Amino acid sequence: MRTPLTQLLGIEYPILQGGMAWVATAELAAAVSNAGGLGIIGAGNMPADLLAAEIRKCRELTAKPFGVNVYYLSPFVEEVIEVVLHEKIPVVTTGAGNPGKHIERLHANGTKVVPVVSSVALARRLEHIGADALIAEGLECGGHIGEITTMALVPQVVRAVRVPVIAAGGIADGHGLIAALALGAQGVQLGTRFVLSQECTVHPRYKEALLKARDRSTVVTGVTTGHPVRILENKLAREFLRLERSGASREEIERLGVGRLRAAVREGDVEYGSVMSGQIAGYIDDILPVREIITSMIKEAAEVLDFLGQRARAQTPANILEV
Ligand code: TUI
Repeated sequence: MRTPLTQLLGIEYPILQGGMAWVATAELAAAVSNAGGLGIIGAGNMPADLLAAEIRKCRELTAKPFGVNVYYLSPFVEEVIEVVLHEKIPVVTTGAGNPGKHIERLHANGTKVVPVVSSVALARRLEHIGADALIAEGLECGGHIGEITTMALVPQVVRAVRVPVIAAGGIADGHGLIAALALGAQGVQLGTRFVLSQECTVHPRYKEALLKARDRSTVVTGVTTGHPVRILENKLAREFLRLERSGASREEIERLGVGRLRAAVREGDVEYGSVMSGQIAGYIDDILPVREIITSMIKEAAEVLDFLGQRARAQTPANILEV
């Protein structure tokens, strides 16, 4: 499965793990890298010392390359970048902002920069300033999202840029991988699927809540504040939506969210916590070892390709004329 993307990132399979704040710990990132994908530590709102400790732990757990996700709304962005540079992290993914002011130094350090984008305009801008690849995140994703579906966003970004595109949002197995490749992506990023892995360290109640989720179990809060976030519907989500409908101030709405992701992930508060989840949670009904998620995804992708190939051959014009 060697492609320009796997070569760029130094990985075996074109599968990245989302850089989920609080969720994407050293344990999860190491497991994904050990299984041939690209594991990513989510720096989230971590200060430098915590991130450095997480990187050290990850290096103890894997000899393979792994990345760090830089969350651009973090108050610690500058010190996070210094840690990434000092630790010579090979790949940085970025979210919720523009990594432009850091690209030159990251490149000089040998770090590949792979920003997340949720629109064609942003994709063009970030390619122009030197992004090495782009992650096109559809609105099916959990957490902070854009306004376009994966199905519509990926082909538009692929046509707009020359760098490799990684599809994210709504992908959890080999069918999703093939669909993404069919749209012109060179790889996929999975979040929710890896939350439902044995190695993911979120509270067991967080995983249980995701397992119970159905197709319509997530809602999008924060549309009125300009920060749409997809979470599982629970008491917190309903309170968010009620406040937004009541015309509450942006400050009041945002205050409700403070500390809520940590409460869900660490304390297992699945009622008043922010249980971020992609729409694909309804499709996932097991907690598997990361290695099994990746190997069965690759096996399934090969089977899907075989099946599609056979069907295509069975429908050649000659064949159709025979019946
Ligand atoms: O960042 C994400 N997803 C996230 S971050 C997160 S942490 C959080 N916690 C509480 C409330 C809100 C968030 C949870 N999920 N995805 C990547 C992403 N980045 N999606 C969209 C963007 C984005 C938005 C604007 C990237 C760049 C951008 O640029 C602005 C500009 O024009 O400079």
